[in-house]
Amino acid sequence: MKRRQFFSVTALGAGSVLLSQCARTTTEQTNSASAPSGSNNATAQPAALATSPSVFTSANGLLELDLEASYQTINIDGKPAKLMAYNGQVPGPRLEARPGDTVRIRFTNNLPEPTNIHYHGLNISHSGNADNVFLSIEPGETLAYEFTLPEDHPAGTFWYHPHRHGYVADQVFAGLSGFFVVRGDLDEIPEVKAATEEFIALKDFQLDEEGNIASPDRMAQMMGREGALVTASGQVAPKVVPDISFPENGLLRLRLLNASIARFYRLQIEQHSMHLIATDGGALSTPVEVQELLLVPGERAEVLIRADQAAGSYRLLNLPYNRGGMGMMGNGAMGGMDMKNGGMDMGNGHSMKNMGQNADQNTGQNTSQSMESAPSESGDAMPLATLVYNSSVSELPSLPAQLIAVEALPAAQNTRRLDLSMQMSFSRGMAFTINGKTYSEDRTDIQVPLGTVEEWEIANIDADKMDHPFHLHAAPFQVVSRSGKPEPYAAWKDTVLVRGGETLRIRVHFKDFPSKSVYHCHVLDHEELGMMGVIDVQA
Ligand SMILES: [Cu+2]
Repeated sequence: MKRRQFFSVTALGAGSVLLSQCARTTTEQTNSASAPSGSNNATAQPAALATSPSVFTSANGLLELDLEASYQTINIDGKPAKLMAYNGQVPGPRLEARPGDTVRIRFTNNLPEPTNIHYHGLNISHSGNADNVFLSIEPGETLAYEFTLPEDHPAGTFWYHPHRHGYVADQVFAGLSGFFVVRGDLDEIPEVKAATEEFIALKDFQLDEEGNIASPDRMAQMMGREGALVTASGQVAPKVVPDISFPENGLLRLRLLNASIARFYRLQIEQHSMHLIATDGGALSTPVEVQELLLVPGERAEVLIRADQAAGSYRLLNLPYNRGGMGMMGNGAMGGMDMKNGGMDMGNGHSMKNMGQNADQNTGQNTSQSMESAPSESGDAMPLATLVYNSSVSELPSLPAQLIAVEALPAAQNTRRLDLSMQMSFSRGMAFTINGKTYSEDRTDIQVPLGTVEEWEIANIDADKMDHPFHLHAAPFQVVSRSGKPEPYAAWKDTVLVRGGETLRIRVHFKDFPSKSVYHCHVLDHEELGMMGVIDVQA
């Protein structure tokens, strides 16, 4: 694969267009390799996954666009797949706005089922035609979303995806998601501004023989579905490992998003530290050097990477991770069961062979055959991209000493406890619960007066020790401690992993938007199976 001097994720097919990095001031749509195939051209090849999705950028305080969800035939791994796409693209267009901007999205649902849009992590209203997960947009309907980002909205990496209960997991699994970037003070810090920016959306797919998204079976849903096809910004790993070339100044800024419904990504770059500069809700106070970064579904992270080694190629790796669960059926990730020989009937034509071994990914064989439902730590590291520098930089780029102060939250006025658990009972069967209850739209689980600061103890009491990433819509929060151990640095979060057996304390200031919203497990199959509650922040 030809290396480029300036960074680019090299595209799969011909005809792709590299994205302009400086298109800040105009609303524009950049065509890419994944423009929808022309319906009037019977011989047209299906589009590929989008390596550089369209970008819509706000101008004069307004971000305005038409967005459409529909089925599209999109090539993955050389085979046509029927995916769900925004504006014909998977991943969907990238939206960019600034604090104080008004956002107008005329959204049309051309899917055969209801949907809606959740603006994950944005600090905006949760009622009306804003970030309202209780809206249901029926097939053929158009809804005019409109909201305004507060003037003090943090700069950061956010995203949008469907959140119509009953359809969330399937629609995100089928491809619906896109970046939503808020640009602001973080982007103006000189060292951050000097870095070359790259977006990596991590997303897995599972296809059946006909190229449809594989129907889930109960066992896969219980674990949270992981697709055998792992993609990083539209490239199928590890078959296509795109080069990301360092810029001449040797400083790269990666914006990372886990857009998978259940798969965790444990990221590492060979021989390089990552300098974490932002989490879900925006900047840290100072960069934090990390050797590994675990990104759970829904989470984002921004890291700076310096070209501080000898010129060469260094892989961005996804290391194996065990999400727990299935303890009642074996040992940990089903150790002790003979899965290689298809020892378990998945009820849907899938066997669980190769489970957790990544064998099919490494050989490129039979990727549509196995349903990886329970990853184990025995698998190999999977390369997602290669970071390349052709010559050593003359002077190492400096890292910012300070970023944006993370304000300390006032003392909590109220505390409450949330128990996360998967329960089996004869009356209900398998249920994913919060405080013993499965989700009901008609029940308000938590009422909070606007302006209150609360501390929540979120306990993963799952007997099966399954990991549950917790996501709160109502307001950004800070993690105080994990199982009694104080968090080493302050960070704004909206999604956080609660490991099996762990108890997290988070602090939240419900200060801006009185409205109803939800909190839930971001293993979206668990959310669908009931692990969600309703919170009402009352004026
Ligand atoms: Cu969960």
